[in-house]
Amino acid sequence: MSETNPAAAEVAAPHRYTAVVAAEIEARWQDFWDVEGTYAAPNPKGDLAGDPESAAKPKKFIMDMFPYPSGAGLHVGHPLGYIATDVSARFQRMTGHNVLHTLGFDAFGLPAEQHAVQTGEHPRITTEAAINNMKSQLRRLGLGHDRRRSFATIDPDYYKWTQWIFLQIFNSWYDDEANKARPIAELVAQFESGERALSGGGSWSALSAAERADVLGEYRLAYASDAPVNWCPGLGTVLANEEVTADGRSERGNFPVFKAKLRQWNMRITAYADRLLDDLNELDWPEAIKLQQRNWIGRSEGARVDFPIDGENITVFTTRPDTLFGATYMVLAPEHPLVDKFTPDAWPEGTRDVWTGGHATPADAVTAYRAQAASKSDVERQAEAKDKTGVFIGSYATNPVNGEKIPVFVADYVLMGYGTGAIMAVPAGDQRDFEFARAFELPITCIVEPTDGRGTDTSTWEDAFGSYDAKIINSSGDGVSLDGLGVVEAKARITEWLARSGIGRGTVNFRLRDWLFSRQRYWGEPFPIVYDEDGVAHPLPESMLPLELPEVEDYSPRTFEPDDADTRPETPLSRNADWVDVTLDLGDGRGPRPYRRETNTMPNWAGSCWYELRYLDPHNSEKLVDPEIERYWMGPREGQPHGGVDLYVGGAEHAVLHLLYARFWSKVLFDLGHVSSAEPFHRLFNQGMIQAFVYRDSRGFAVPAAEVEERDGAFFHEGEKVSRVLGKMGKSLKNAVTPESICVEYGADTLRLYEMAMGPLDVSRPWDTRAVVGQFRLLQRLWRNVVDEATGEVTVVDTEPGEDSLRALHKAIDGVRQDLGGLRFNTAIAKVTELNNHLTKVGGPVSRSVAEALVLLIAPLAPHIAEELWRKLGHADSVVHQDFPVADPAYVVDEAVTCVVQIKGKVKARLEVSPAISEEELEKVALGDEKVVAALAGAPIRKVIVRAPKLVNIVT
Ligand code: ANZ
Repeated sequence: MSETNPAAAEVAAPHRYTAVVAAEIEARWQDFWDVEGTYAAPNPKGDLAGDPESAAKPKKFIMDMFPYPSGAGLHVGHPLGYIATDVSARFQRMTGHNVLHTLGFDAFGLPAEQHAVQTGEHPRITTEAAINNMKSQLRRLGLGHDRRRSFATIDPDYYKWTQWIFLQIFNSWYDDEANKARPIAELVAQFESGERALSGGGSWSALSAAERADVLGEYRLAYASDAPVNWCPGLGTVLANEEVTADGRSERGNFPVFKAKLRQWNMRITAYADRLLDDLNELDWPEAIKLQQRNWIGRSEGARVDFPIDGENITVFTTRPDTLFGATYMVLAPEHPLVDKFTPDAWPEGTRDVWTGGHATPADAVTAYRAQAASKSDVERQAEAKDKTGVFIGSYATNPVNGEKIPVFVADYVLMGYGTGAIMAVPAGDQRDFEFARAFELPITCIVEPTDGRGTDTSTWEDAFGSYDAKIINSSGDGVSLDGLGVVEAKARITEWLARSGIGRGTVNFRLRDWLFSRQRYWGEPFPIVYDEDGVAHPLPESMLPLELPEVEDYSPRTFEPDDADTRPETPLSRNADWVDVTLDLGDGRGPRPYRRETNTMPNWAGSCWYELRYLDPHNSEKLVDPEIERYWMGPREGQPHGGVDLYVGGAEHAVLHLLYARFWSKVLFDLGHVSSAEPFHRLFNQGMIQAFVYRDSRGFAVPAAEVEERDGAFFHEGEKVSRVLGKMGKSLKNAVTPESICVEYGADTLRLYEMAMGPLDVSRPWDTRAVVGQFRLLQRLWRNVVDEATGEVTVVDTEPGEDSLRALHKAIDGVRQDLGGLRFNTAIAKVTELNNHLTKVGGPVSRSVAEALVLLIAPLAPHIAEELWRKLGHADSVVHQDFPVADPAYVVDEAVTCVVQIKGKVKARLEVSPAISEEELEKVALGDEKVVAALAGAPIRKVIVRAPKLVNIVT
């Protein structure tokens, strides 16, 4: 008889735990929780305030990266993280914490908009349908969310505050001296009083409104600028650097991306580069993610050095000023503004043929080369394997350390967006420069003594030589000599000399760019910005928020031939004259005036930059968040100097986009005094992926995984042999398993247990539907240890458990407690299983105290069955807020074992120690033992070999 066949089971054991029983129990308790508000976390004040006792408990704010509500719904891979945070939240509730755990929806985004473009259906309709579908899928899993706190980023009540934060950022500037953001009004006051001079001279009062706006635009943390941006004609929109793939295409849609100069909104995230780096140190994040952020911010220390040319200077950024004597040519990015100025009419004498690209004049050569470079992405331009290209611009600059005339080139391997867009080229030390010098027959001057035996004759070299351990040579000039120094000292000496001579200065350069913040899209937050007749941008007053999206007929941005770089964006909002052209009184004393609205929308990252704050105080219509409530849930505390969410679980793919943007917004809000937490997420945990087998037929097409049969280790679909590889789970690969199907077959508690038992949370694991039944059997045995399958009566007895059972119980309590606290859910389940099996093996009725503890142990993992058994055991209240069992140490330690201590191989002492003793502890105990101390008699110890718990060997 199959345990999972409910009809058969009912006959023999009408009260067995079956899928039908599970379904009934689960639905009933889910309703109970909703009605009782079991997961409502009280705030210290406001509309969500609860009993003061709960709010006085220590808090835990446990959060998932909220989902994008996809129309496709969830497969079993999606809820892995949601189940994990739910188990953790339940455990924290049972260990005396007030736990905030909820889930919202990140609901602006391209898929709904693309659907709208194709069908004409408003994206809100499809998005809300997807949200509702997802909510019911998630409810079925028994997730303990405080539903009062849920929202979607498309709710006008929510995006009102996204727009409000945009205005805060727009209305502030970064004060480098105070090292924080300040209100822009304080900068205006400095200009007005003359405390701060205008960079172009003159007085503030003499400037026109448009001129003032331009000056302030140089400071605002959100500003519009005509900058080269990533324009993607195929999508009809511009993209952030983070959205462009390594081969220069759009991450979404895989279209070519071009550099184009467009007026766009930007966020001055670069002002925070140092703080974004420094504050990483105190965050409890995976090192790999921290490293990705550090690399993305890319701090390099170096120097700016001026190379004189025709009475002016070309300034370069170098991380290796110590190599100045080896600089034998210079390169400007093709877009560098000085290129035209130093491109003469004719090639100077001595120009080599290879330098001209075959062109009659330098101008022709430069023009042709620029056109070629413009069609490439930054990444393509920097690709290491690629042949170096470039042309001589027809002028020479002077190397300031030795007075040598060196030719100036344009070449696409130098990027305008990094450093100064100009480099000194040191072919002996830099591989790109080396390849270029070989291709263009330029001198390669050896400036360090190679340590790999290749010698100083660079004509024999096959590549550049770089080593921080080598000694500098051939580097003496009039004012300074670096010869004989190591790289580090040489850098310091030359930087100091450059500064003293007024030729250069030490600087720090960042790879991080400002964040391109506008998109040519419909389905995003409108900017709360209008332009007056002079084109000056004005913020809408707070009273006009939210600025809601207008109804439109056509949701599509205009898209173009993907390869047509000369096209320009046309936004969906711009086609709606009655929304765009408005007469408003902005309350600035100028009265009603005509304005034109900004017709870009915010990128879909905006809504996720601050959503943790909305969870705290979700209905506040007066403030972003009440300060006292924010401080309670997010504020700094011991071990969390910048505050933040206590646990944030999500995929590792968000290392630099969402996680960097959200940190930046937190810091601005912190600087402006709106929040007490300077970091959004104190602890970050990346869950692994649930993978699934993909079966492909001989043509390589995926076949439905559910229809594949296994015979003798081979796989067949409709009689045809198919191949099997591990891949992603999803509809397109025909291997998606829905949570509903598992819930129907076994119940949500089994699904939860299976997902948590599959392996360590941060490791990817293959889904195996056939293995799910193992967890179902665990729950059946648990049930059977408490309930008589024939009568449905509770079988526990009030007698004390035996010594054996007490030991098994307290060891389990001790281990499960530690494992749940450490997010080691798989090992926690193993320990519960062990205890349950022990009770089954002992046989007979289980003692009430053991049964109750067992139910509490499994409650965070399998909450429905735990509630049911808890009720059957005679408790009227929910299991959710019970105290988690605490182990009695007397039963946790095993009886002692004997450890032998040897000195030079001879037994000198025997110690009684715990079998669980650590090697360090055992070494300490052994060395402190009286007999051992006496036997050593002060002889110096050479080595201690510890084999815990049985042997310590001391070598003197
Ligand atoms: C001379 C030199 C000698 C350099 C040497 C390197 C090694 P990171 O570490 O990434 O900051 N560089 C500067 N601006 C550039 C630009 N706009 N496009 C392409 N390359 C640029 O790299 C800084 C180094 O990259 C700089 O130091 C410069 O080359 C180059 F043995 O200057 B170096």
